[in-house]
Amino acid sequence: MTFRQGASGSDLIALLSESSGNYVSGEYISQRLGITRAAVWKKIAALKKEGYRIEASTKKGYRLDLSANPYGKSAIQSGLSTVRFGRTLEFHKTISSTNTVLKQLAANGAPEGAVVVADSQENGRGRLGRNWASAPGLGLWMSLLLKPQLHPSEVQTLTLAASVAVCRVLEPLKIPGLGIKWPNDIMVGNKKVCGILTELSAEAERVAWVILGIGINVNHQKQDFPKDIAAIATSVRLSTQNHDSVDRSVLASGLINEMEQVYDDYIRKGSAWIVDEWKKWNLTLGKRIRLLSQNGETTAVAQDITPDGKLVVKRDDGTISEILSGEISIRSV
Ligand code: BTX
Repeated sequence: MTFRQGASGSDLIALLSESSGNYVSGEYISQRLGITRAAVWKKIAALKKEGYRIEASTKKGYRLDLSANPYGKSAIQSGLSTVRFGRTLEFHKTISSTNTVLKQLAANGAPEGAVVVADSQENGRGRLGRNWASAPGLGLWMSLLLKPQLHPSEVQTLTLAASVAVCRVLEPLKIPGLGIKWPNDIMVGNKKVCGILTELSAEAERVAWVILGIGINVNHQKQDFPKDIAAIATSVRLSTQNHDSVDRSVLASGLINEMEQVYDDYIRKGSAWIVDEWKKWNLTLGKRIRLLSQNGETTAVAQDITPDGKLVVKRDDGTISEILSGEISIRSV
């Protein structure tokens, strides 16, 4: 592996990991990373603060305990294969909401691809002012900043792109019943494992920025969910066949990698492509659904998704209409 100028903590983790738990001398590290021995020592101290277990020996150098992989910035960045996404990354132990904090960073000129991750959120937000349960030690709570050249009406397809990226990163875990309920709920059967909150700032014709807030329930056991959502929520761990716990750093970097890939393809190939990709994971089309709006409730059949991401429904009275997320909530019949 070659390292860029101005080596980061994640570069040092990658280098120590290469030696499979054996000692690496300070001199070797300073040569490989192009930094002084004193700078190596400082970075080691910072990594220890993040929770890495690193043994230091004056004769032999430094040795990383590979069995302890703390959840944090360096662990996430060491798994990135991206060019832009996640290269600017803030990790917080506790935060109000990753979307809220990234919004402030966006206002201060953060670059496209900037990411905020938190171990827990005190005010995790869902759509329409709803609450998102975000306890510590269990989930992946993350927000990503995009600056696409899009009309505000096209942003819905970006939410579809994010849900495709989530399904792709979970696909290798072979979760039976994994799919997407239009527009943005990642489900396992009829239980929600992930939600996506899209927020944007726009002028009349152009988007200034979009924030995709992604919340994945990762290592929750049944009793970890608040009572009011226990019956409708599930986690990755509860949904896999072996119920093993999942490394959240690996999942986070995998998701950031997947997001860059899907986003770049989306920009190149257009929104119709992402709608086709979305349909491969669809749990909504062809089903009877209930539509809940401020005016009450109706039943309909979900027929299709338009190229700009709207849901086409045929109501029981025969009328066909296109709906945007946010206008309406849908429930299975
Ligand atoms: P939503 O409005 O579709 O879903 C919110 C509803 O889902 C709640 O009313 C509740 O019934 C249920 N719910 C709450 N918490 C959970 C949970 N942990 N698992 C399953 N169901 C739950 C979905 O909104 C969008 C959620 C986005 C969350 C991310 S986390 C990172 C980012 N920061 C932030 O504040 N929000 C996003």
